[in-house]
Amino acid sequence: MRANQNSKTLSADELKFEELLASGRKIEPRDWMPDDYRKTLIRQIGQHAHSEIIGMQPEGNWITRAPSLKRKAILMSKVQDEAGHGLYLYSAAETLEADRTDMLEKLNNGKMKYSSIFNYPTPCWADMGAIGWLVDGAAICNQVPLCRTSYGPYARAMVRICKEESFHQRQGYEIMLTLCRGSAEQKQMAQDALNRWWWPSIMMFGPRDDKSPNSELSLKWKIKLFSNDELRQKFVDIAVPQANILGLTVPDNDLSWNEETGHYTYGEPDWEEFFEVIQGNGPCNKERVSNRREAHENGQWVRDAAIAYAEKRAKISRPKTTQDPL
Ligand code: FAQ
Repeated sequence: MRANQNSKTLSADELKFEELLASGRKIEPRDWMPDDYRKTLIRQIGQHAHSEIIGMQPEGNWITRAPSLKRKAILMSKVQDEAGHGLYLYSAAETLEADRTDMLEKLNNGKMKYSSIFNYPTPCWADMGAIGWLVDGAAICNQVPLCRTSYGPYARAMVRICKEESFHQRQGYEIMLTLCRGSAEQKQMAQDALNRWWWPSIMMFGPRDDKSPNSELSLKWKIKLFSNDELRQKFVDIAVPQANILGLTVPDNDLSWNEETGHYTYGEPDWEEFFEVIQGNGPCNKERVSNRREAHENGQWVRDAAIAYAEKRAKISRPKTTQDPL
């Protein structure tokens, strides 16, 4: 036993955990960890996994209507990548003894959250550009630091995810660039999409730091390395010059460059809307969850077949004994 900074007496397990954190080495599934550290990770990784698979829907909506075969192939492969990200993340959550079936049930019955951003509609092709540019752009700002998060399996999953997200961001920006270099009508489509996606992307980073109940512990445990507001500022600083290159106007009257801080000052998002969306009352929440439930029910035969196959394989590979004629 030894006392920590707050002079709380630590057990040998707690001491080892704190030493691992302080040294910058990863916490691995074999290591002892506080219950709340495990719970926080399952909550965050689970929500993140759910966001990836629900996030397939707004873009999946455009696969059949992409303007060319090439655009269709690119979009299809992006949406498949999101499914893959979901799989890595569910696997990372399983290393914490979370049960995948249970997590999916909680997604389907609204007991677990997914990102607010995927509850907005995609009425126009330009939305595919805005999602790639802004939503994947915001995801990269949030997720690159997660490659160094304290829990090993989550950090390693994030390395691969971030490589793919950065390709996604570029494909979105390239769609916006093509529209902005096209006809006046196409440029207007791009502007409308920016108007629709700017504020939801700003809100993606979560509530303001003074309204973020989970941040204190997550920062202490190095699950989060930066606060919600720090990451939001980073995103604004990157995205505004990109909008300028496109010749588009960011829909924020309070936006200005602050010479002193070296950052953009930006306006306050509609936090009431944000909390409505995360409570299930956004424009598309019901549709997203109902599609998800339907897909899960339609996939029952795949799960049944996989179980039947696993049982058959187990029987065949069981070693022969005198009691077992197989
Ligand atoms: N949406 O105390 P905090 C992507 C909840 S993946 C919904 O600040 P925390 C890729 C939060 O859960 C996008 N709920 O929480 C892609 C908490 O509720 P709880 C997903 C939100 O965890 C691109 C409450 O508010 N990315 O985009 C949101 O410390 C294109 C209080 O908040 C991740 O999940 C929100 N936006 O910080 C896919 C990244 N924000 O659980 C397809 C990993 C907050 O206590 C197409 N996650 N809430 O009931 C994180 O970094 C963190 O979890 C934050 C929230 C920063 C999202």
